[in-house]
Amino acid sequence: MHIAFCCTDTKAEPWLQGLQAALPGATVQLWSPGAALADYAVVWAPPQAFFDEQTALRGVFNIGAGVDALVKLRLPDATQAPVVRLDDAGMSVQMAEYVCHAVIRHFREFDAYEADVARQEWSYRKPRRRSDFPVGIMGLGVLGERVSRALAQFDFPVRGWSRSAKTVPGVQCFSGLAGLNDFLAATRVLVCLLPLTPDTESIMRKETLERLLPGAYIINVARGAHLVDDDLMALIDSGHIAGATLDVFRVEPLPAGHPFWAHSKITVTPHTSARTLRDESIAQIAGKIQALHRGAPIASLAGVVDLKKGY
Ligand code: NDP
Ligand code: OXD
Repeated sequence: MHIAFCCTDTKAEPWLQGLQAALPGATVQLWSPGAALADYAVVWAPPQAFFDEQTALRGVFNIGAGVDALVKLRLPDATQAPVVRLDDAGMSVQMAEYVCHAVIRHFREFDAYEADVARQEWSYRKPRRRSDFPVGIMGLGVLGERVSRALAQFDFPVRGWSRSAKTVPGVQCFSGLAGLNDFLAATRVLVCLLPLTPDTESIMRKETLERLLPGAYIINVARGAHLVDDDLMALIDSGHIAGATLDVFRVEPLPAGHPFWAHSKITVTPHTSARTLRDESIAQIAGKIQALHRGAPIASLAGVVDLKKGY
């Protein structure tokens, strides 16, 4: 079995060693133009040339949850070579930590306390009511569902929005475009955990953000292109939105001088809310390659991407 590794922005050597250790019978190689045909590919944002040359693939494994960079490419026929995304692999607990931290920091006004303490000022703020801070999660998939459960543990009212109808214990669920307005109308903290597709691009724009409860707070941990930057800034200026925690941006790294960097009401982190964990990811991918190689049906694998839906 031959495996080609082609991942931009990724240190290849530890992945190559890890994949080789997990699949001792295989030949695992870093792809370069003109390389031999492989049976399986392990990729992150590969160039089109990779798929143009690799015409014998039987599976494409993405070392992330989001496949927005991948589905823009001309891919092999998915019935011969399914595209498989990471299915949690240690990401959902990180995402739950990150989002709970951001929600609690905002709700408990820890930034204001920090400023008081910097002035050596001992002062209390009036406790806020959780019922005034319903958290709405857009995307109730692998990550959104885990985040919704974690927030419910802190007794926040939790609402969720997905494409198909869902039932998640402790979460008020909405679905489809028909459910979007009702979902937004009673949401105070909006968390984006949608995949980036033509349907979800710029979903957080003036018209949708204005529908949120006054004093809303935005947490974007999905993709930068879900948010219209200028609309967020204008709604913060108008007072309708209290602030935002942003982990993802239209251009990454966030360019020097971008207004988000220094905005007092915006917290920026460098696309780090849920990192790809190498050991967990290698174990998951190696297991799926072995299953496919033994002839397991594609449908039996978790995380197979539906290329029509784009996620
Ligand atoms: P999933 O595919 O498991 O879940 C996606 C969810 O979004 C599903 O509930 C789906 O609905 C819903 N959805 C998709 N399209 C629409 C739509 N048009 N309208 C309403 N709901 C929609 O993805 P994950 O939870 O694993 O990951 C979500 C995203 O998080 C990734 O695509 C990636 O972009 C981002 N991510 C960011 C990371 C970071 O470090 N910042 C790390 C990892 C991921 P349904 O259930 O009906 O299909
Ligand atoms: C992912 C990411 O999609 O890290 O996995 O953003």
